[in-house]
Amino acid sequence: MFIDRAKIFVESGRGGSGCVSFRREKFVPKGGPDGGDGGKGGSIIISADSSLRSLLDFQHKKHFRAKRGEHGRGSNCHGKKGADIKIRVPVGTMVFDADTDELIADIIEEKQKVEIAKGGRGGKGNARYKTSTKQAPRNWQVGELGESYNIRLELKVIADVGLVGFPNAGKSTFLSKVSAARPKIADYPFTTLQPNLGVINYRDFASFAIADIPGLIEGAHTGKGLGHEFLRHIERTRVLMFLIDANSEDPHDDFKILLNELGSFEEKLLEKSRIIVISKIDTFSEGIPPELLKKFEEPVLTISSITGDGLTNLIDKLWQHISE
Ligand SMILES: Nc1nc2c(ncn2[C@@H]2O[C@H](COP(=O)(O)OP(=O)(O)OP(=O)(O)O)[C@@H](O)[C@H]2O)c(=O)[nH]1
Ligand SMILES: [Mg+2]
Repeated sequence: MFIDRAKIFVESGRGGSGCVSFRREKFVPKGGPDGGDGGKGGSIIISADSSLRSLLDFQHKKHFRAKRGEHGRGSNCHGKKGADIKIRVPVGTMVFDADTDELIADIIEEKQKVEIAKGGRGGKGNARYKTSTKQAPRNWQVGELGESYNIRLELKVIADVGLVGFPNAGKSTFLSKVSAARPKIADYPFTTLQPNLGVINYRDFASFAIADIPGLIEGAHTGKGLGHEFLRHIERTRVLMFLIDANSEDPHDDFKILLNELGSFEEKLLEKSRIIVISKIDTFSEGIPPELLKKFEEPVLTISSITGDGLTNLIDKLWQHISE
């Protein structure tokens, strides 16, 4: 299961109503109107929190209702405003209206804030209706209703590099070798079920993030394997790194299949800057057979995450592509 999608219901508070009241004091005959305004209802605000990494919290809490504004009272007392509710989400969260599918907000910056349901306006009290010809108005306004929405949250990991490959190609091993990330690694397909993010510190002056996603297989776009939905995590990366197992029967064929799956998910993925990498070259004691690379029309790098062969060169190339 991917915990990077959540559905919630939000409702802002309605405004408090205005009050009808007249000043009544000793020695003040016919005191004027003094009905206060209702307070504004609380709003629902989504805000970015860079310490969050998932939408897991919304598995438990799905309803968010802000308080209504208080009603106005006599003696020109305005009603208190209903408190706003802040919903904290990770950076990279897209906020959709679940009923219309409209994108309401794209949370891409730290501390970004968006009001997704506005609290209702408070109604006017009768003190506001006093005019020169109307000294004792009895008019007042009800508070405005709040708004309610079904909201869909989608978290897309924002990384610089997206790792693409068949299951078992060595994506997670690579990530664990070059970053502090500790994804699960195992000798069977579909070890990775959720995207992992690793940060590479580049030559003491820069850093960039790599997203390791579950393996793709032929037919993923028709739902085979884990499907291809998780490709949305790499939609926003600057560079794609294709990782292909050197022990595969036909690495070039693998590459073509991967391109095809990516293209069926989103044509634009094919226009991204990319690097093709053959992994596990340590399994050839004589060095990698040249015919393995012959069919590729694009440059190919070779690495071993076990011996560390080719990794420095690869990181240099990744950095070049990112900063292009
Ligand atoms: N010999 C050798 N084995 C490797 C290398 N890289 C990864 N492996 C092995 O290949 C297997 C799969 O590695 P993972 O890193 O889990 O592969 P993955 O691409 O993340 O796989 P999924 O998460 O299932 O898509 C593990 O048994 C690794 O130890 C390498 O450079 N050389
Ligand atoms: Mg993996």
